[in-house]
Amino acid sequence: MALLPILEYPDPRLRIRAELVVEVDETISTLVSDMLETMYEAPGIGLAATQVNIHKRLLVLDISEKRNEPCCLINPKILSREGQIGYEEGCLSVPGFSEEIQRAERISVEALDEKGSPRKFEAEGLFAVCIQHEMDHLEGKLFVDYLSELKRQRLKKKIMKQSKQSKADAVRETGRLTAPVI
Ligand code: QAP
Ligand code: CO
Repeated sequence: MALLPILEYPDPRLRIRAELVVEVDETISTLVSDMLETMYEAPGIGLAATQVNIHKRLLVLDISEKRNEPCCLINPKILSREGQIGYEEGCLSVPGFSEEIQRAERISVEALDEKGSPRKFEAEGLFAVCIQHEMDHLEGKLFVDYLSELKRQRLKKKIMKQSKQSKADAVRETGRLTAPVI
């Protein structure tokens, strides 16, 4: 078990399109448990492999209140979409920011589970929204891409200000710009 570092917007690696998983082997099982651990610790309700710099078509989520219903989708595919729903979305790769985004309300999904067995199911509401959000990551797409130009520019400015500030704080605390390599 290991916690994986999460890439943050505007990291260009979040734009890489993920490749199909060819075999659900031990490497994938380890990745799935590490991603679940990382998501629970964050805490978040969904995490795509892209966010931990692994460019494979795989995501994990848990929208249950008790945080005890982990779900893993490998090579997910949306077969059909119905309706529309607006949901206040956030993202572990865009910490501290949320905005209402419109997506399909109900979807039909095909994917492999963590054992490599094919599954077909219907999802609606938050479950459907979360799957669509995480599947976007696999295409190199972020929820902020749906915002108006004005809102995205404001967000970028805010994030640049934050990262300048945290770098300045780090220098003040350690006298160095980056952590020492041991
Ligand atoms: C995607 O996002 C999602 O800003 C999963 O400071 C979110 O788990 C899909 C998080 C909402 C549908 C609706 C965000 C944690 C977690 C933050 C997350 C933060 C701490 C986001
Ligand atoms: Co996200």
